[in-house]
Amino acid sequence: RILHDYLAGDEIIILSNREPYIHNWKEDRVEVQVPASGLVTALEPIMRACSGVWIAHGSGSADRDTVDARGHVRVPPERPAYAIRRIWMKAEEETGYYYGFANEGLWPLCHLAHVRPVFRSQDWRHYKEINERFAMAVIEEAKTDNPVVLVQDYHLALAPKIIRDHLANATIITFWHIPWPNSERYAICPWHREILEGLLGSSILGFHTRFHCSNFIDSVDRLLESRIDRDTSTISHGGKLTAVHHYPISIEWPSGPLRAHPSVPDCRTQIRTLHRLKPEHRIALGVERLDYTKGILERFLAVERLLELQPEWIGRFTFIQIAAPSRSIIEQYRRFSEEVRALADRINARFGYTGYQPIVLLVEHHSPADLMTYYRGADCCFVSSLHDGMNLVAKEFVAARDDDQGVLILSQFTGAACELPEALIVNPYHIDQCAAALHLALTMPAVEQRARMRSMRGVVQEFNVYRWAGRMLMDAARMRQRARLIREVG
Ligand code: GDG
Repeated sequence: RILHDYLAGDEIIILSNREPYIHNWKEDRVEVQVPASGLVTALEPIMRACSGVWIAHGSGSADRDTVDARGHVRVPPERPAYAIRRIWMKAEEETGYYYGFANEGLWPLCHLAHVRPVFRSQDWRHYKEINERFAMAVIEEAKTDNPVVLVQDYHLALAPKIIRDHLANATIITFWHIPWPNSERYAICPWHREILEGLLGSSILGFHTRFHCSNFIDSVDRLLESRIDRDTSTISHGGKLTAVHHYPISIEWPSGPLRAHPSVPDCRTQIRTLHRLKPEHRIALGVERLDYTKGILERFLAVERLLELQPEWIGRFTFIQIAAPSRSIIEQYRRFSEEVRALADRINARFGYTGYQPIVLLVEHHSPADLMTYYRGADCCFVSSLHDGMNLVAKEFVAARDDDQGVLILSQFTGAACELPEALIVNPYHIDQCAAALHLALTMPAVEQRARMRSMRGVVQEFNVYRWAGRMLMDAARMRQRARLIREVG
């Protein structure tokens, strides 16, 4: 509706590191993979409707074999509606730009998880070059001088300014999917000024929470010559205006994988059968990429504390941790993975016995349908991030529970905690409090579970991912209308 009413006919270009369709060789044929990503879910319908261009890193083994001379491939494969323009990079460029600057530098800089950011000049050089490559692709692709450009995440902080320098009338909406730290911490980055200037090329800069918006504004205030209007959350720098707003991201509603999924009782049985547990066995669940920001160690320590304090749970309760391997090229991630395995082993050795393991650690990628079965079959989902921009797992669990049962334990340091106060909100550093929350979750009466779950489901249903994208596009459309009026009326 928004597209139709406000942006009809406007040109839309998306920029993200990850592509919405990945082509891979499987023996002698090409297989198309759709990455499990909230971002893709939110933005794909927009691209289907407006047939724009999505610019992304070509990362699949068959990506080069499926594009035309301009690096384009038409998607979705079954009904082509728009083009992906693939950006190529050499292995050393990917190492510097993606693993190095973005994931060893910016990621730990923006998350308070006590991991030291690493900043190398070589990585920064690659980051600048790749951002330039993405931005130049926008300029090549643009058919008009005022496209709507949607820039996604911390991999592309410099692109907005480069695009703005070439397309002064473009409406650039940048969304930063991770937290923004306070200004003192942010100043650790040796290239803090360039990153801020890059982002201020945007017309709209979005974060998940008000708090991250105000950290960003404080950083600009402290580190850059600019004029700030805190009432309207607008920054003026170098004669250009950037509106800094919060747009909490969410998930699809109704949930795609939920369509035609087995019932909750069937899912409960499936999981218990798979893990050789009795029908009445209680299960709590953790789901994430194996990342040090997600509080997996703290969660295991809470399980250990629960079994110490309430030994009646030994043999009757299991914590299942799904941990999808992530960024394992980076040493810090490899070390973290070893720590997680070692802690699970220690706790299992302490409280387990033949036929019983208190912690089941599954370090592997699961299909969206399998995740849905776990969300529906568990008694509790435990999200204990040390710091998280939003956290979609919390919302996916809530969306999966159309039986209105199940308890969500949620870290106070996630963006999601602002929207879901009916969860059991915990401080993941407070292990005793987390253990008590687990006990409370496992003993919560059905009636209380229902009241809490219904309320959370109402929020996730209303503030779904289409609302996230819609609000940003609506703000962009208003800006464009205003600019048109000014041009026409003078
Ligand atoms: C960043 C921000 C923000 C996990 N394991 C598997 C799998 N997943 C899916 C989950 C969920 C997604 O990955 C993880 O999203 P999160 O939001 O929880 O966390 P990040 O990956 O760190 O995302 C975060 C988000 O961006 C969006 O703005 O919320 O704060 O850090 O959808 O279901 N999916 C599949 N197999 C797995 O094994 N298929």
